[in-house]
Amino acid sequence: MILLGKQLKIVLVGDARVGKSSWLSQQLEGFYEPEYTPTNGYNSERLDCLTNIGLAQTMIWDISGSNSTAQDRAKWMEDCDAAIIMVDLADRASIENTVSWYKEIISSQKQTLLPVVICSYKAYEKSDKRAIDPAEISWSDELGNTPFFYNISRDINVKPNRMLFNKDIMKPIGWILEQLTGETDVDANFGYVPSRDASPPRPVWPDGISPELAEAASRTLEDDDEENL
Ligand SMILES: Nc1nc2c(ncn2[C@@H]2O[C@H](COP(=O)(O)OP(=O)(O)OP(=O)(O)O)[C@@H](O)[C@H]2O)c(=O)[nH]1
Ligand SMILES: [Mg+2]
Repeated sequence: MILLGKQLKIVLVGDARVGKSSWLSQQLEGFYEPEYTPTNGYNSERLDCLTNIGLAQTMIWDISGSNSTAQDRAKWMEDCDAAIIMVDLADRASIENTVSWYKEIISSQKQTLLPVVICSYKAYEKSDKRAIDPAEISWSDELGNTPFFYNISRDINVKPNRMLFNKDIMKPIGWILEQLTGETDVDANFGYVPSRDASPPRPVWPDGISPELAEAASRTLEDDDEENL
């Protein structure tokens, strides 16, 4: 079953260099590049994932955080289904700027009821003086009940180009799907469906899922698809 019967547009915003493209690349390629290459304008990528309640088809719009794109961003953000604001715990300004990102997202929409989630992707040890302790951040009231998921990569001991599959990396997407579907406990981490491969997409199963379970889940998907024909 395709969740909500459509492809969801999710915009990914936040200050330059906070790790937006790295997060996306981590999921599409299994690693991120150690060199910083600013996104030029925006880059949209299909990111499909198997959840415990069905297949989520999403298009992630990874939007450059550079000030030079400010004029065009409202156009890129419009008609989205949800938004992720990314921050870097070692970059205080990126946390302070969440309010202006939030306002920018909301003002670019026709509807104001939009799931928005804040997350930090780069992980820091608790003892690392560069990073702000997430518990000490006082978020502005203007952000309402926007949740914050931090250290979603937990990559402290992982080299940039090493394969990584972390349970938390899809938490923001899981939360967004809960808001959009009204379901609780959505686990968006059952596996990714690579979209860059031209051949029919096949789920990639994370470690820890037995071949039997993976096969059973695939069968369920196919059965659901047939039912929906
Ligand atoms: N320490 C650490 N560095 C990271 C991690 N993820 C990404 N980086 C580095 O941080 C930088 C982030 O770059 P991007 O992901 O391109 O940043 P961005 O938010 O897309 O920036 P713009 O496209 O300019 O808006 C790169 O140099 C990455 O190598 C991480 O988990 N830990
Ligand atoms: Mg980028």
